[in-house]
Amino acid sequence: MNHMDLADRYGARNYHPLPVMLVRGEGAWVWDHAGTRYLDMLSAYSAVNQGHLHPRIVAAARSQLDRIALTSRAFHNDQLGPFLQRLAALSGFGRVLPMNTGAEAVETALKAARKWAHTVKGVTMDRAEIIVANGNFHGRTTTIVSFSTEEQYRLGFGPFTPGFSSVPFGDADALEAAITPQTAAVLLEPIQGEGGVVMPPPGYFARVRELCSRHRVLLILDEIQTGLCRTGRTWAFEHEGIRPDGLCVGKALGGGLYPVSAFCADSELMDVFTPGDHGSTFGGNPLAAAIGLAALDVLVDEDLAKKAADNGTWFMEQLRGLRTPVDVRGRGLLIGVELAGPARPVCEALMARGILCKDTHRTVVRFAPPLVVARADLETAMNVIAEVMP
Ligand code: IF1
Repeated sequence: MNHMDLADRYGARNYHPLPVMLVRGEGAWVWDHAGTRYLDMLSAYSAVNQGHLHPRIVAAARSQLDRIALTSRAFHNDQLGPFLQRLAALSGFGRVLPMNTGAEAVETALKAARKWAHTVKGVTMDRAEIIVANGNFHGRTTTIVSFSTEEQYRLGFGPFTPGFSSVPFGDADALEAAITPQTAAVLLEPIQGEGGVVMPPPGYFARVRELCSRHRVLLILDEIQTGLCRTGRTWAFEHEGIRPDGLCVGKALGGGLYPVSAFCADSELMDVFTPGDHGSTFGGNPLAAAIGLAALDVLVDEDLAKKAADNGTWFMEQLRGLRTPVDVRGRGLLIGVELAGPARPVCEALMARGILCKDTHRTVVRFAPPLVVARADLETAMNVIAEVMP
């Protein structure tokens, strides 16, 4: 049996990948087992912003692997402090709680918001509520899918965690109407990625920020996909001229090498956690911290936010010149092209021409290349895309 057949024979069938087996990656390019080269326009769902195997990040990992990789948080390690300091500075928050996957960062935020509501805001114990948006995607744990509005992510996985209500994304009036004295927090993605690259209406987040401040409700943003320069700014919230009370970070925080995530907040919120409240075996391990520090340094030193902004503006302009798309949405290099029909056949046709991308919500082609992608490579890709969807 070949490797794909082995995965099919012995693996759970929780994915339906495109028929390509990737064996090598470098920058914005990947190669399959036959040596065919593809431009990666998915970046592992925006976890490879720095490009595949960025030399600085690989060097940081190699160096740490000659020292120590895992200590648990039962003991200190010499990599965690500098990483937490760097992420605190880049996020503009006073404290950082390091985890591994995006879902764990979101779960950390949910626990922090609930404990803050019960111990600081004075909400009756176990009565805290959190408001989310229809079409959200925040991960796959049973609590997180408890507030998903996507039937497939929920079917059969109940019973679900109570304490969540969902309102239409972009409707500030509906959100205000959903706030009660028990509301702890509002959890939102600045742009709904999995929802089909859904943009917020202008002024929506400014309204949400004002509502949350007025009702003493925490505004927590999930920037696991939109953060770390993907949308042309370090954080997508910068485009909205607001600052949240808590920030979930993941994916590209691991530099395309390793699962690294975090929840960032100021002390008033983060200090609800006391020793033993919350944690994880791998959270904040020295290898993750060394990689995370290098991942952040690359984003800043190579000004990947500006690259994403410049290349994204150019790329969206080109895509808007095509006749096939029903809509072209996005910011920076997080772009969704809405088609009149199913997007998967288009992704298959693009794959046949050396471009890897993924459909989302059946009719949307998502383009999210590594932020290190060269303009010349985007120009080549644009010529191919114009052949497939003129
Ligand atoms: C899959 C989607 C994207 C995320 C946001 C938290 C998480 C994600 C905004 C959880 C993760 C991944 C999960 C992956 C595919 C991908 C995805 F299609 F599932 F929805 F990107 F849009 N918040 N998104 O996008 O982070 O626990 O995965 O590290 O589950 O198939 P994680």
